[in-house]
Amino acid sequence: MENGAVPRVGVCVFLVKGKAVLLGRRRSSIGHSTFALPGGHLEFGESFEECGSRELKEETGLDIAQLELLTVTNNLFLEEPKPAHYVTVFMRAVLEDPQQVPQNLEPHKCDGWDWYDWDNLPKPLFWPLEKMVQDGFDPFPIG
Ligand code: 8DG
Ligand code: MG
Ligand code: MG
Repeated sequence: MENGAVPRVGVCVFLVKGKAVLLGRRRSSIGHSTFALPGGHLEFGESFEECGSRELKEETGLDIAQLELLTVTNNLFLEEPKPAHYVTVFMRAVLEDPQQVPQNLEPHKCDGWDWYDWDNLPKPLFWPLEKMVQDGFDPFPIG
């Protein structure tokens, strides 16, 4: 597609706690009202790990440990008023302090964060995430 637009890189984090993950309902135009992982845009010069922990901190106030790369997906949002293309990097992390509670630090972008059991996820999920679930993707460590 030659409209001058370029793909961007998104970095998202499966923050896992037992068999639950942290999700928030989006207020951003892409995926409005759907449940998505915390995450955002890779900035110039950043590593995936730096981006994942920075976005988590900015959006939820949480501090994480053991950030690791899980997978990458290619996501086309061509039906949007402003078409977008994201290469989305999915990381996994755990809380540094399991007692720490998420805060909704960007209320213009998210309705609030909560833990959801992987076997009982809220609907609708942001479609890149929904697709992973339907493909049988499992973000949890083995064992
Ligand atoms: P920023 O200004 O903080 O960098 O950006 P943001 O407002 O936090 O960006 P975002 O939309 O939350 O994330 C960037 C893109 O990553 C998003 O538009 C599309 C892609 N993305 C997925 N799946 C997910 C997901 O589950 N959560 C988030 N946050 N982004 C996702 O493909
Ligand atoms: Mg962000
Ligand atoms: Mg975000």
